[in-house]
Amino acid sequence: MNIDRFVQQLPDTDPTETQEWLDSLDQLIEVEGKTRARYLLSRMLMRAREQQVGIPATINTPYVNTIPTEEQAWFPGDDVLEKRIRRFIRWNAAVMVVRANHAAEGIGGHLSTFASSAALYEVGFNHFFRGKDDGTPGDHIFFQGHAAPGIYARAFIERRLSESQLDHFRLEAAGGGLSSYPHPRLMPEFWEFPTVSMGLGPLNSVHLARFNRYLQNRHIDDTTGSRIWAFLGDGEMDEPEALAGIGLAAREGLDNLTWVINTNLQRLDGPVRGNGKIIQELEAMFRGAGWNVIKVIWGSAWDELLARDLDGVLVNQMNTTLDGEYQKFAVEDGAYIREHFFGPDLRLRKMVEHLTDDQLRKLPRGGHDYHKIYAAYRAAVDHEGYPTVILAKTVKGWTLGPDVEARNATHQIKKLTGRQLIGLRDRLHLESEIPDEVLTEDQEPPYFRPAIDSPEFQYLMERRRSLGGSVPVRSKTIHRGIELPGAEPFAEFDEGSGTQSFSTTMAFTRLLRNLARHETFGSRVVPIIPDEGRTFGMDGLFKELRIYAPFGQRYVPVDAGLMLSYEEATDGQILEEGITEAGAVASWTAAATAYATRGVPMVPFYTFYSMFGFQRVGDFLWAAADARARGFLMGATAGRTTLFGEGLQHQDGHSLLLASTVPSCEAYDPAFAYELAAIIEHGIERMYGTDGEDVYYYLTIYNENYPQPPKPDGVGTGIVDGLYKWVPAPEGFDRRATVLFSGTAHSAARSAQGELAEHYGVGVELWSATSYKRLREEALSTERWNRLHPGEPEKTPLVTRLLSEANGPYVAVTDYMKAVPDQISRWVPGRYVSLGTDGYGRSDTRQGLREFFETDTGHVVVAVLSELAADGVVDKAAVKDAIARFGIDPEVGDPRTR
Ligand SMILES: Cc1ncc(C[n+]2csc(CCOP(=O)(O)OP(=O)(O)O)c2C)c(N)n1
Ligand SMILES: [Mg+2]
Repeated sequence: MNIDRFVQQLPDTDPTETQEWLDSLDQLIEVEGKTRARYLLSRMLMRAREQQVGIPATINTPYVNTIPTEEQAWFPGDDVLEKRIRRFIRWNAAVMVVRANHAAEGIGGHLSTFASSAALYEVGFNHFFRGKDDGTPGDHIFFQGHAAPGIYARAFIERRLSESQLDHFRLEAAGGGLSSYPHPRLMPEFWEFPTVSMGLGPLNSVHLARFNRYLQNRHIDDTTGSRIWAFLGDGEMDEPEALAGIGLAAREGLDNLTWVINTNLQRLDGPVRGNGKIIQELEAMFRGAGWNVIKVIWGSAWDELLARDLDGVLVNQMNTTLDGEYQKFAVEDGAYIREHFFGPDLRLRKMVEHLTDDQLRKLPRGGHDYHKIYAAYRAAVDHEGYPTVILAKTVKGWTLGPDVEARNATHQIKKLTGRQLIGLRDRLHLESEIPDEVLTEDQEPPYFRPAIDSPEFQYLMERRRSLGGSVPVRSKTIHRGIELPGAEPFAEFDEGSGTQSFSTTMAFTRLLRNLARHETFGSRVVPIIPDEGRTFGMDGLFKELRIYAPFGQRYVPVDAGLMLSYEEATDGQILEEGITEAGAVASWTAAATAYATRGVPMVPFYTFYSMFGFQRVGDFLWAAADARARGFLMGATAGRTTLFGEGLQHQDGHSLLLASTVPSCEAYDPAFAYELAAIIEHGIERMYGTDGEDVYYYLTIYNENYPQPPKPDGVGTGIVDGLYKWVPAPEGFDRRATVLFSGTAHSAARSAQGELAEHYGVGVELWSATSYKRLREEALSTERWNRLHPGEPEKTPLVTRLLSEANGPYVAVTDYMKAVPDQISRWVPGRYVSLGTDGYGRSDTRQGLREFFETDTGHVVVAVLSELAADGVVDKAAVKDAIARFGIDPEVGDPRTR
């Protein structure tokens, strides 16, 4: 709140007294100066707070370290050894990138991100990050993607990675290489959290911290021993997702979460806030949200100067210097710093008279100061009630020499010349480890690994042992196994619903309830909804499963007396996320990877508006696939015409296409409740059975009500394989065709079958195509096998085998784009055409929309006849007749462009 406007609205009950206070302030400023005035006002604010006088919070503190020197925690490590270890790691990280770019020109890699954050990581490795060797899941650490070389370099020193692996940084295709960034998909025993797509790591870390609390509060897993650390970039904070979760983290009191923002003031192209101060800006945002904020701006060498800053000129200079200027000071020599930072004010200049230019140049940033970082981490870990963010000021490319440090191009530099390498070697004081004779232009710069019996190695390993072993390690050790639910919860759907009409969404809600009620399996089910429960008819679950609220429900809900009240509880099972698809999918990812991060398999069902799934949070879903997520994504209100009335921004006709781009996503478009049940039953078995596979499931569910048919006999594995014969053609017709339907398009297919038999003497067989993606992928592998095995008996793709049992031509109809069924075109044994909903959605009735998109009965009939005519089986007149019979205007524009 703007304080001026706040004050203006209050009555001044004693103007004379007010004036006296104001006069004394004026006098104070005049006589003792602004610094003293600031001090006294701060003390007054403190006292006001102590006396419970509520006043709007101040959102910024001066540009100095939050923790005063005298309150700094004692550093328990061995300074000398830790510094040496850090130098070895710095060296290897740089050499690894340089060698990679010699081996393969342009292969990339980054030097300067880790160079700026080495101390931030090393304090963590030596003193804080807990490993898993003691049988616990340890800490969960999100490493900044571009710092990966430094993390590999440490693992190399720990002897977890070999020299050959380092030499295969970014050369992964032949196996045994190291991935560019943290990718569990590529290094499943090493990396846990994909972070390199900026902004995803921050939000995922918040929701993981929250999910750990959820597991705790629901008595499923003791998560108190695990801290979530997220190392993030200052540039990264501009991503909208990055700060999206900070309110939640504070609101839910996630003091198990620590963010370390490497504020090196730079991003890729240039300064993050050249004309401002990113640390101050972030401080305000985090304090406003309710976080504990610790600024680590200045290294210890500044302590003495700040202690002498009695009249506040130094702090004032710190406060008013822009980031762009700080970046310049980082590249300039001591004389320039003396002139431009300390120079303008005589009192300042005098303050540093005793320091040489070289000493001035070396006055370090806080983020490179071991002791300051340790104190900040200690304070963060000890802080109760709220999450902590550490804003650690660093220099991008630190120690890499004047051509790299703080240069605008630093992010992209991946090579060092011989001279630069010698400079780095000298800077790191590694003359005896890396002598001149091995640093010649005709050989690769060597790695350095201290011997097993060296004090450095012994120290480093002892530190890790005492903290529970090396990190990062991704583990698949199951600590609390899961019992599968058996066939029971699914069985009722095979019966069909008789004459009663209901939708696949209603069927899903029922199934979800069955699963959640299951005696042993039930507690592992995690229903997740982003404020759409009522839309999907899931509000019935609110009371039964209750909504997770870490501090319980502290009010009487307005609907308390009703059957379906909005019930919240500390051990509530539903994650009701509010309107944040990104947050919801981050929760889903946390749950879907709990089998690995916690060793506790959880079965999340995230139900969302299908339109706001893959297209809205596609990158999160891609990262989840990288993280080897296992779980269910339920795309509700699916279809371009089934969700009628809602129009262009709601009607989803393409999520299945987007889902088809994720290799480990199984995408299904079931038409009937028994299909839905069969797919979920199979999915649970596949993901959570003995050899759990790292796939996840995407299923569309619709809101159109119709009698759910019983499961036909002899379907076999067809539902999960992606295609099966649903009903044979009516008897007695020579002219035959086959219609493939998915989802709600079954209704057009079924009525077209009747029309074609009755009016055109065509017997149509109906097949349900539950997953074109699956059919396509099977066909692609078969095709590939045939290509690579010439001379061996050819294999036939499943889809071809299946459809050869039917009679062509084939017409596919879907409530999704034509490109979805087109995925199998190449393998259909006959003429094939697809009807789908290409174009923008719009508001109308279902029937109106299906006419518009040309997926209704009439268009299926016309398509079948047209294909039969092309085959010469029926006359063209029949097609014309059908066009007229169904009142189709052949001249109306294509819905794709209307
Ligand atoms: C979503 C996304 N957009 C763009 C990039 C490309 N990119 C990689 S690093 C980087 C700059 C990172 O700056 P910062 O977050 O400040 O990290 P630093 O390396 O400075 O520590 C950019 C733009 C990316 N990885 N992800
Ligand atoms: Mg940066």
